[in-house]
Amino acid sequence: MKEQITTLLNEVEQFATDSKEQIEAFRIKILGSKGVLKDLFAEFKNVPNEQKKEVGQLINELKEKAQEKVNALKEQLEGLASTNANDIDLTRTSYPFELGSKHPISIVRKEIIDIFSRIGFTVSEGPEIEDDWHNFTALNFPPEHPARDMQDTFFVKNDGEEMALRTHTSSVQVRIMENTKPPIRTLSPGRVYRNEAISARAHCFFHQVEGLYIAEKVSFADLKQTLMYFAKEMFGEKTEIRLRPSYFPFTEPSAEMDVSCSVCNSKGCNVCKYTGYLEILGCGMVDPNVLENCGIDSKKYSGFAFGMGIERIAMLKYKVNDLRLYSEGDIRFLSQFKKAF
Ligand code: 2NL
Repeated sequence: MKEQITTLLNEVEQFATDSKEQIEAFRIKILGSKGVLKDLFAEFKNVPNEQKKEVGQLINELKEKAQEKVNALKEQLEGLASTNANDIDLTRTSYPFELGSKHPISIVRKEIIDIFSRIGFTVSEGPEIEDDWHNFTALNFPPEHPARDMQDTFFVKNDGEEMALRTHTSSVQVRIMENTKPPIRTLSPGRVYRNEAISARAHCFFHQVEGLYIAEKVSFADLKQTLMYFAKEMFGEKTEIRLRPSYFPFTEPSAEMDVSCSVCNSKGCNVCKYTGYLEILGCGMVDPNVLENCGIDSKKYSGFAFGMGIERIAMLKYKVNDLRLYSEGDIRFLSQFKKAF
């Protein structure tokens, strides 16, 4: 029996594993309720009395050593597990991370704002649902003007009061003029609405940036120079501008501005429809009636204003041929603007 125990002691001492299952099997084999120790204790009563002390000590030693071994192996295993968790390889290539992209309208709006903010223009925002005064009357629209018609403008009722979805962001500038003493130099970017059937060339909403400059002795020359600076910054140093007389209820005189076609160097192509020029904005000197409507003394102050459609400029810049693409959210269209991030 002594020999048997000594062999077992050796076995316990030699035993090594990093498998949880094998540790457990080992524990059951030696220390379990049907294990080796149980048998040894059972046989103990047959040991002659003079050997009882020695054999008893050996059995106890075996029990202790086996228990120690099991504990030590378990601890080692836990240590291994926790080192694995911290063992992150920082040099490994990460999974490709799909970034979103900026919308072309956002890219162009930011470009326009950046150009004008370099010459002192601030940004103003206002409500998309407007009252008649801020969208039409203050801006010198006569009562029978067609823009006031249901066919051109969306109207909504608010507590019985008829409101319009703004048709231009000039309404924001009316609010600024009502609340600010000149000089005023501000841009109003934003979404505007028109009651139009949706097609490649028309939409019921689009985006505008309008600009307004009011101070003493502001002249048409200031307007022209400011817009020339803008055109060269936006479309390149070689760009030339052309102003054609036009009409808006809120400006007098009014003009439309064209820029030389950079696709064909004004030689004529299908982008500029063989005219050499592209129309990009409307502008003019703020009508004195508008200044007075907003509480600004038209004898002391004068100003210019302009407005442009962001979709149109983005169409020229990115060769977009259908307005609907801007609002359909088609990932094949949107993902083409990734590099601009
Ligand atoms: C266009 C033309 C224009 C303005 C907008 C304006 C604003 C105030 C007073 C006078 Cl508060 N004018 N804005 C002036 C001329 C043209 O927009 O084609 N927009 C897309």
